[in-house]
Amino acid sequence: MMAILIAGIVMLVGVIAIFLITGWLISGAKPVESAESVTARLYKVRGRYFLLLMAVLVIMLSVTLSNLPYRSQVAVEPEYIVPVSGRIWYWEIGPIQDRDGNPLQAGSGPMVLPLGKPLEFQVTAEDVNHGFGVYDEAGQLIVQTQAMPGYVNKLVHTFTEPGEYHVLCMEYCGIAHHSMVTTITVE
Ligand SMILES: [Cu+2]
Repeated sequence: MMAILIAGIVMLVGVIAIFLITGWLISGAKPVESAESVTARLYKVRGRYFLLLMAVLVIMLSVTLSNLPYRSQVAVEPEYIVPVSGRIWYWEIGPIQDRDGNPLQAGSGPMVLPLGKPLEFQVTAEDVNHGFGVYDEAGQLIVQTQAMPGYVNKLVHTFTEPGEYHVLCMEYCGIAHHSMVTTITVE
Protein backbone atom coordinates (compact mmCIF):
# COMPACT_ATOMS: atom_id res chain seq x y z
CA MET A 1 0.00 0.00 0.00
CA MET A 2 2.78 2.37 1.04
CA ALA A 3 4.76 1.52 -2.11
CA ILE A 4 1.75 2.36 -4.33
CA LEU A 5 1.34 5.70 -2.53
CA ILE A 6 5.04 6.54 -2.99
CA ALA A 7 4.89 5.50 -6.66
CA GLY A 8 1.83 7.73 -7.13
CA ILE A 9 3.53 10.74 -5.52
CA VAL A 10 6.70 10.20 -7.62
CA MET A 11 4.58 10.01 -10.78
CA LEU A 12 2.63 13.16 -9.88
CA VAL A 13 5.84 15.08 -9.16
CA GLY A 14 7.26 13.81 -12.47
CA VAL A 15 4.20 14.94 -14.46
CA ILE A 16 4.25 18.40 -12.84
CA ALA A 17 7.99 18.68 -13.57
CA ILE A 18 7.41 17.79 -17.25
CA PHE A 19 4.67 20.46 -17.51
CA LEU A 20 6.85 23.10 -15.86
CA ILE A 21 9.88 22.30 -18.05
CA THR A 22 7.75 22.26 -21.22
CA GLY A 23 6.18 25.60 -20.29
CA TRP A 24 9.58 27.09 -19.55
CA LEU A 25 10.96 25.89 -22.91
CA ILE A 26 7.95 27.25 -24.84
CA SER A 27 8.10 30.63 -23.11
CA GLY A 28 11.81 30.95 -23.93
CA ALA A 29 11.48 29.88 -27.58
CA LYS A 30 13.15 32.16 -30.12
CA PRO A 31 11.84 32.96 -33.61
CA VAL A 32 12.23 30.13 -36.13
CA GLU A 33 15.69 29.70 -37.61
CA SER A 34 16.33 28.45 -41.15
CA ALA A 35 16.78 24.70 -41.55
CA GLU A 36 20.22 25.15 -43.16
CA SER A 37 21.70 27.08 -40.27
CA VAL A 38 20.20 24.67 -37.71
CA THR A 39 21.59 21.68 -39.62
CA ALA A 40 25.05 23.20 -39.92
CA ARG A 41 25.12 24.06 -36.21
CA LEU A 42 23.97 20.58 -35.14
CA TYR A 43 26.51 18.88 -37.43
CA LYS A 44 29.22 20.90 -35.74
CA VAL A 45 27.93 19.81 -32.29
CA ARG A 46 27.72 16.21 -33.46
CA GLY A 47 31.30 16.33 -34.75
CA ARG A 48 32.53 17.63 -31.41
CA TYR A 49 30.61 14.94 -29.49
CA PHE A 50 32.08 12.30 -31.76
CA LEU A 51 35.63 13.47 -31.05
CA LEU A 52 34.88 13.64 -27.32
CA LEU A 53 33.44 10.12 -27.38
CA MET A 54 36.47 8.81 -29.27
CA ALA A 55 38.83 10.44 -26.75
CA VAL A 56 36.89 8.92 -23.81
CA LEU A 57 36.92 5.47 -25.46
CA VAL A 58 40.65 5.58 -26.24
CA ILE A 59 41.45 6.63 -22.66
CA MET A 60 39.19 3.95 -21.15
CA LEU A 61 40.60 1.24 -23.41
CA SER A 62 44.22 2.16 -22.70
CA VAL A 63 43.54 2.11 -18.94
CA THR A 64 41.54 -1.15 -18.87
CA LEU A 65 42.86 -3.32 -21.73
CA SER A 66 45.84 -4.56 -19.73
CA ASN A 67 43.42 -6.01 -17.15
CA LEU A 68 41.94 -8.47 -19.62
CA PRO A 69 42.83 -12.04 -18.60
CA TYR A 70 43.76 -13.29 -22.09
CA ARG A 71 47.47 -12.48 -21.84
CA SER A 72 47.82 -14.39 -18.55
CA GLN A 73 46.31 -17.42 -20.27
CA VAL A 74 49.11 -17.47 -22.83
CA ALA A 75 52.01 -16.43 -20.61
CA VAL A 76 51.64 -19.14 -17.93
CA GLU A 77 52.89 -22.69 -18.54
CA PRO A 78 50.52 -25.03 -16.72
CA GLU A 79 52.03 -27.60 -14.34
CA TYR A 80 48.99 -29.82 -14.16
CA ILE A 81 46.13 -30.76 -16.43
CA VAL A 82 42.59 -31.06 -15.04
CA PRO A 83 40.12 -32.69 -17.46
CA VAL A 84 36.56 -31.46 -17.03
CA SER A 85 33.49 -32.87 -18.71
CA GLY A 86 29.95 -31.54 -18.43
CA ARG A 87 27.05 -33.97 -18.73
CA ILE A 88 23.33 -33.86 -18.15
CA TRP A 89 23.42 -33.11 -15.20
CA TYR A 90 26.71 -33.50 -13.45
CA TRP A 91 30.41 -32.71 -13.75
CA GLU A 92 33.22 -35.18 -14.24
CA ILE A 93 36.46 -33.61 -13.07
CA GLY A 94 39.85 -35.28 -13.09
CA PRO A 95 41.93 -37.30 -12.79
CA ILE A 96 44.42 -34.46 -12.38
CA GLN A 97 47.70 -35.28 -14.13
CA ASP A 98 51.08 -33.72 -14.74
CA ARG A 99 52.14 -32.63 -18.19
CA ASP A 100 53.45 -36.07 -19.03
CA GLY A 101 50.07 -37.62 -18.29
CA ASN A 102 50.99 -39.18 -14.94
CA PRO A 103 48.04 -39.00 -12.51
CA LEU A 104 48.68 -36.87 -9.41
CA GLN A 105 45.97 -38.49 -7.35
CA ALA A 106 45.40 -42.21 -7.02
CA GLY A 107 41.88 -43.58 -6.84
CA SER A 108 38.66 -41.65 -7.01
CA GLY A 109 38.63 -39.71 -3.74
CA PRO A 110 37.36 -36.14 -3.42
CA MET A 111 38.80 -33.72 -5.95
CA VAL A 112 41.84 -31.98 -4.48
CA LEU A 113 43.73 -29.39 -6.53
CA PRO A 114 47.18 -28.08 -5.61
CA LEU A 115 47.46 -24.53 -4.28
CA GLY A 116 49.72 -22.05 -6.06
CA LYS A 117 50.33 -24.20 -9.16
CA PRO A 118 49.16 -23.18 -12.63
CA LEU A 119 46.43 -25.62 -13.63
CA GLU A 120 45.02 -26.09 -17.07
CA PHE A 121 41.36 -27.05 -17.03
CA GLN A 122 40.57 -28.86 -20.29
CA VAL A 123 36.84 -28.35 -20.51
CA THR A 124 34.46 -30.21 -22.78
CA ALA A 125 30.91 -31.59 -22.75
CA GLU A 126 29.44 -34.95 -23.69
CA ASP A 127 25.92 -33.96 -24.71
CA VAL A 128 24.88 -30.32 -24.85
CA ASN A 129 26.52 -26.97 -24.09
CA HIS A 130 27.26 -26.33 -20.43
CA GLY A 131 29.09 -23.50 -18.71
CA PHE A 132 32.00 -24.32 -16.42
CA GLY A 133 32.15 -21.72 -13.64
CA VAL A 134 34.36 -21.93 -10.54
CA TYR A 135 33.17 -19.96 -7.50
CA ASP A 136 34.99 -19.29 -4.25
CA GLU A 137 33.55 -19.73 -0.75
CA ALA A 138 32.08 -16.24 -0.84
CA GLY A 139 30.17 -17.12 -4.01
CA GLN A 140 32.35 -14.96 -6.23
CA LEU A 141 33.09 -16.19 -9.74
CA ILE A 142 36.81 -16.95 -10.13
CA VAL A 143 37.12 -18.38 -13.65
CA GLN A 144 34.73 -19.67 -16.27
CA THR A 145 34.58 -21.02 -19.79
CA GLN A 146 32.11 -22.77 -22.08
CA ALA A 147 31.86 -26.57 -21.99
CA MET A 148 30.97 -27.60 -25.54
CA PRO A 149 30.60 -31.03 -27.16
CA GLY A 150 33.38 -31.64 -29.68
CA TYR A 151 35.62 -28.87 -28.35
CA VAL A 152 38.19 -28.69 -25.56
CA ASN A 153 38.43 -25.22 -24.07
CA LYS A 154 41.63 -24.63 -22.13
CA LEU A 155 41.48 -22.45 -19.06
CA VAL A 156 44.65 -21.78 -17.08
CA HIS A 157 44.23 -20.76 -13.47
CA THR A 158 46.39 -20.66 -10.35
CA PHE A 159 44.51 -20.87 -7.07
CA THR A 160 46.05 -18.49 -4.55
CA GLU A 161 43.72 -19.25 -1.63
CA PRO A 162 43.13 -22.69 -0.09
CA GLY A 163 39.53 -23.72 0.51
CA GLU A 164 36.40 -25.24 -0.94
CA TYR A 165 35.44 -24.07 -4.40
CA HIS A 166 32.16 -24.75 -6.11
CA VAL A 167 31.70 -25.63 -9.75
CA LEU A 168 28.37 -24.51 -11.17
CA CYS A 169 26.87 -24.82 -14.62
CA MET A 170 26.54 -21.38 -16.21
CA GLU A 171 24.53 -22.34 -19.28
CA TYR A 172 20.91 -23.41 -19.00
CA CYS A 173 21.03 -27.06 -20.10
CA GLY A 174 17.69 -28.53 -19.09
CA ILE A 175 15.39 -29.38 -16.25
CA ALA A 176 18.08 -30.20 -13.66
CA HIS A 177 20.58 -27.54 -14.74
CA HIS A 178 20.57 -26.08 -11.22
CA SER A 179 21.80 -29.37 -9.75
CA MET A 180 25.03 -29.35 -11.77
CA VAL A 181 27.06 -28.39 -8.73
CA THR A 182 30.20 -30.00 -7.41
CA THR A 183 32.91 -29.06 -4.96
CA ILE A 184 36.66 -29.01 -5.39
CA THR A 185 39.13 -28.61 -2.55
CA VAL A 186 42.26 -26.56 -3.00
CA GLU A 187 45.12 -27.14 -0.55
CU1 LIG B 1 23.46 -26.15 -17.10
